[in-house]
Amino acid sequence: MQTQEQVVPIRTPESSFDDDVLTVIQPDGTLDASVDPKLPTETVLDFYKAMVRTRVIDEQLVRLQRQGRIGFHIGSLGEEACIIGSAAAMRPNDWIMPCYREFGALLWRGFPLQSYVDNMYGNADDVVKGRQMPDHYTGKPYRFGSVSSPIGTQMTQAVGIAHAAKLKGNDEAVSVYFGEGATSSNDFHTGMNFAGVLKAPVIFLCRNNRWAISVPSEKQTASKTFADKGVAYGIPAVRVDGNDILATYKVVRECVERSGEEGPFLVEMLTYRVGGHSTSDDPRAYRVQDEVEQWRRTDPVLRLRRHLETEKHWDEAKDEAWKKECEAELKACIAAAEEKPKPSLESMFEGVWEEKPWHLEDQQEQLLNGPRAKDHH
Ligand SMILES: Cc1ncc(C[n+]2csc(CCOP(=O)(O)OP(=O)(O)O)c2C)c(N)n1
Repeated sequence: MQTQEQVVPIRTPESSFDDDVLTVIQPDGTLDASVDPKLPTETVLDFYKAMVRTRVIDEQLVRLQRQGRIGFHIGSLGEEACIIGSAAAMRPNDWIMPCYREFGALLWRGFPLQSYVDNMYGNADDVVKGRQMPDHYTGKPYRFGSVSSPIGTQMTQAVGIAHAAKLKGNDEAVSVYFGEGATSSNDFHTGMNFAGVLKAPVIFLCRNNRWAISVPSEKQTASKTFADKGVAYGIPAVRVDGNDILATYKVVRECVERSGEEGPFLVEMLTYRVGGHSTSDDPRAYRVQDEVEQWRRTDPVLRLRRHLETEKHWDEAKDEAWKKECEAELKACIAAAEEKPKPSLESMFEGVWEEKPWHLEDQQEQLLNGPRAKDHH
C-alpha cells in the first residue's frame, strides 16, 4: 500500500524569504557597496534630518498629550527609516495612502508642519475641520490620502486609485502603508487579490513592527513571513531591513519603477514599534523592557548618524543645532495652534457636497438660528 506522501503532492509552507533581508548600512556605519543606491550626500543628509525632525515631533506630542493639551497621538518612534525611506522613493506624481503612523511621510511631501499641528488640535485651520481624532490628516495637494482608523481600509482604496490611474493611462504608482496586524484584515485580502488580478501599480508597504497593539507578530499568522503572503496572491514580494533607510529606499524605488509594467509588489519592512501603540496604550502591560532595549540597538536614526559621521558629513555640533531648530519650529507651531479658534459651527456643513442639499440647508438654519448658543460645541 502506498503512503499518502507518495501520491498526494502536498506542498508544505516552506518560506522562500527566510534569511533574505536586504541591508545596506552595516552596523559599523559602512555601506555594502554591492547594494548601495549611491544617492547624493545632500539627499542622505535630508533623510537624516527628516528622521530627526519626525522624532522630535513624536516625543513632544507625547508630552503634550500627557499635559492634556492634545487628546491623542499615534507615533512612529523606531519606524522613521521605513516610513521616510519609502516616502522618498515615491515619484512626485505617485500617491501615498497612509495607515496612521506616517506623518513623517506627509511632512516629507512638503505638508506644512503648522497644518499637521493644527490637525493635532482640531482647530479652525485643521484640514479636516476637527471632525476626526488627532493624527487623522490628509493632504490631497500632496497626493496623500486620508488616515482612516478601521484597519485595512486604505488597501482597497489604494488599489482603486492605482487601477483608475492605469485606466486613464497615467504613469502613477500608489504606495500603501499598514502594520503586519492588518494582514489579518478582510481589506488586505480584497486589496491584494484585486491588485494581483488587475495588475494595479500598488506598492503594499507592510511595516512589520512586531506588535499589533498587544498581539506579537508570531501570533498574527502561521505564515513564516509576511512577505510569503504576496506569493499566494501572485504578487512579487521582498523583505527589507526597515531600520535601514537606504535599503528601504532602494527596494521601494525599484518596485515603484517596475510597477507600471509589472503591477503590484509587497514589501515587508522589518522594524520595531519602540513606543506604545498610541498615547492610550501602556506596553509594559504585555511586553518585556529587555526586548525594547535590544531593538534600540538597531535604532534607525543612530544607524544613519553613525554612517554620516563615519563619512565625516555630520557631527555632534550639527546634530545639536538641527534638533534645536526642529524644536523651535515645533514650539512656534504649537503656540500658533493653541491661539486658533475651534472650527465654526457652520463648518460642519462644508466640504462634503458641492451643492448643499435642501435638508442640510434646513438643518444649518435650525442650528445657527435655533436655541443653541453659537459658540457651543
Ligand atoms: C477593523 C478594526 N479592528 C480593530 C481596530 C483596533 N485597532 C487599532 S490599531 C490595531 C492594531 C493594528 O496593528 P498593526 O496593523 O500591526 O499596525 P501597527 O499599529 O502595529 O502599526 C487594532 C486592532 C481597528 N482600528 N479597526
